[in-house]
Amino acid sequence: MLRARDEYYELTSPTILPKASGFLWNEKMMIHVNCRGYAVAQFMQPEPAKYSHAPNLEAKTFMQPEQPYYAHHPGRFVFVKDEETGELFSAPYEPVREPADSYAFIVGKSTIGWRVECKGVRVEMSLSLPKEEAMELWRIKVTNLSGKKRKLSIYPYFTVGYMSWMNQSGEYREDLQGIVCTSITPYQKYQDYDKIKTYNDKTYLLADQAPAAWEVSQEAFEGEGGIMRPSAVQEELLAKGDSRYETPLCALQYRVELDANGEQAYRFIFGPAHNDGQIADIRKRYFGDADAFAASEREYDAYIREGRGSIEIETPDADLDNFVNHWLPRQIYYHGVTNRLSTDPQTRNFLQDHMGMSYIMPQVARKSFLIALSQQKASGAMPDGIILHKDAELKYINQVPHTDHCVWLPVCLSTYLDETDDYSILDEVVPFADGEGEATVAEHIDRAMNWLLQDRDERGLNYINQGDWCDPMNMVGYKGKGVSGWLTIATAYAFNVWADICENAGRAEASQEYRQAAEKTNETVNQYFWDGEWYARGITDDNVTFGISKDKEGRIFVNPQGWSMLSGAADEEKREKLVRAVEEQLESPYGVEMLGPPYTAMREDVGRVTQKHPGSAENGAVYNHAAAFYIYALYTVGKQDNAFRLLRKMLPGPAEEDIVQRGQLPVFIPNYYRGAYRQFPRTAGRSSHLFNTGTVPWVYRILIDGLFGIQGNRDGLQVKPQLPSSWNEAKVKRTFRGAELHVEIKREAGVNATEVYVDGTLVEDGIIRQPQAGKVYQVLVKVPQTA
Ligand code: CEZ
Repeated sequence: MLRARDEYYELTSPTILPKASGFLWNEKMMIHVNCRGYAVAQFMQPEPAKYSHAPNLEAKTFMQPEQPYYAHHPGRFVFVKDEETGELFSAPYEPVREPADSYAFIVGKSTIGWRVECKGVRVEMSLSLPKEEAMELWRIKVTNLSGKKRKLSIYPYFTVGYMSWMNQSGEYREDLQGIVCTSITPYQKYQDYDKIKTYNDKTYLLADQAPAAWEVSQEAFEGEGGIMRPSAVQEELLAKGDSRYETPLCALQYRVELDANGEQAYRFIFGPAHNDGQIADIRKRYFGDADAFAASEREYDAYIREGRGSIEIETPDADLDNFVNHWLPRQIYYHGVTNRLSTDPQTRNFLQDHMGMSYIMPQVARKSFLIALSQQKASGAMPDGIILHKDAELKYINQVPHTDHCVWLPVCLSTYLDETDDYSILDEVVPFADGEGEATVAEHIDRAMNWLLQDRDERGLNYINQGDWCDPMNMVGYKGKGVSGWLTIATAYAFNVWADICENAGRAEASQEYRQAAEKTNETVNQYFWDGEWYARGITDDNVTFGISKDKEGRIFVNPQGWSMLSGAADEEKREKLVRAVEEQLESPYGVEMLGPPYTAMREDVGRVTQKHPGSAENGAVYNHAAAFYIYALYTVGKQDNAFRLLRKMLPGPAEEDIVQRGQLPVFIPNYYRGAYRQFPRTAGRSSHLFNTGTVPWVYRILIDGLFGIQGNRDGLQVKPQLPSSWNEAKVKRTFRGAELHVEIKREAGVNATEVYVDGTLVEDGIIRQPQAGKVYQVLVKVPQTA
């Protein structure tokens, strides 16, 4: 069913995991493709836009989880008709749904494709992107396997869909050897005209070979046969029709006679454009020169490869190795270069995405932290979103005030510092957003910490306003009184992290102040939020504590538990209790759920999180971002077996039934798997298929700071692995500050505490001091055997 081939995953059925998917992106666009040929593509102009639309008016929103597919969902297909028998099938599977003799959906890092054999014909399709332009580069190859001559009609089909209620049309253009569809993005205010007149409102399909015929009207193509057996395809030739304020389509027809084993290959370019001149230019650049198309594919592959991570692992778990070596850094890189296709990413997302970039392209992370800080107010408050384009504005959730953004500054910066030791960033001078002067990064973060200190009630608890990390927890504190347990705990953690950074930077006094603030905060946390077996989630505007044992729903939330281990609020005894409570109440076969039991009805003093479907998203899904915080926290207190067990559940597999239940290929970590395992086991585990998630940088930290224990500090690299007890050895190739370290970890009899040898010599405290850029080190780590 599923084969891992080094840098590829191959799925051999279009029906077992019907939503299995992969995604590609470049500097301008993103495309999410599923195994049956459906696709969602978006490009930036500068806001995300489409060139291949749904069949009806689509809502404009950010990328959402669990989006349905349906017969007229945008897709890329190839219909194949035997001209002698009239037999029809389509590749990769939709829309005809003819069972194939053999099928492979092949997801790679820089290509996504299929190899499908049906009725004696093999169709190979593959998609790549150029590095910089918004367009799809397609190769389609048809091979005759039937051992005799065949007469075939091949119909590439690219959905254009409902472009606009104001104006949409399309026609075949001999001069361009392709189809050009034209539209006007709908608007009403004349002030918007200046913006929309620059949009890329055309969708084109360019072909490297002249077709025999074409159809540009969706309705004419389908006729009475419908999309599964289009009437136009039953005719000898497509009607060469156009579209005049009719839903456009890009369908071409090629007629070929193939000898036994004969084959025919085609190339296509599909994408958005502003005008015909641009399309003609694209044709010239990509098809004019014999190698240009392939060169562009190679360039894209090289671009994706630039996003390598800083570890390569070899462990007893081959599937984990595959994910960590190939797919995890890729997903982090995707976040870091696209900012989730948003011109105003949520501040916490932006900071965490660039925390991830610290491992991949630290210079990009550095620049991003400075951008974020330049949008901070002189009061220390961080905005809800970071504006990345001069025309961008705060949209959607960023119009709802959240109180947690400052917390992420020291937390995310600490990873950058661990990785690079670039403490000079603290001395960079950055302006404040409200024109009130400028200050060093260190001072900016001091002000952020002070903002958190003052945005508190008389008890010393942090206000939640209309949300903290949890976006939809919007009604706990909108009246101005409600407080967040998690945020108060997270604030204590942020103070400690910042105290460490200050100490490392030689600011002893400041460091001590923040440490005291953390300690005091932790005491307050224990006074107001400890419920006996775990920590509460918050206290509402009406002074009702929630997330506690007497709640029937939303009795326990994972975030306060994990972060209380990070902040130090929980002592040994409390840790034992809360870890047990999480295990008993929140752990499922698919990971740790975010809260439980899930809410089944609106709680007006908590908010819309309680209105989400039980077990979906923040209402008790295995919300991987929250799970990652918890796992990270477990490593910081030495609970490595518990941590590893939960970490492993973030990936589908290896058991086949687990992969089927999740419905997803292990090529990304989704933002959630359905929870409510105790209430709705049938749907529990199901992937959201949303690959935008703050989870991935935390998983990298889990691996580097926790599992393999190869974290940077001011002295160099601290080696302190925490292998699960079921592993006897592991190898990691770690790139660090320009050096390359080959680390071999082994359990050995007679070893009582971790011993670290660098090129044969035992090193003190397990710290490899100042490894030199350009050098290669052999590191042997001996760890005690398990009992
Ligand atoms: O968004 C994420 C946010 O991007 O939800 C997280 C939050 O920490 C991230 O910053 C937890 O709330 O508004 C909603 O109800 C949604 O839940 C979205 O905001 C959610 C999306 O699913 C996107 O990933």
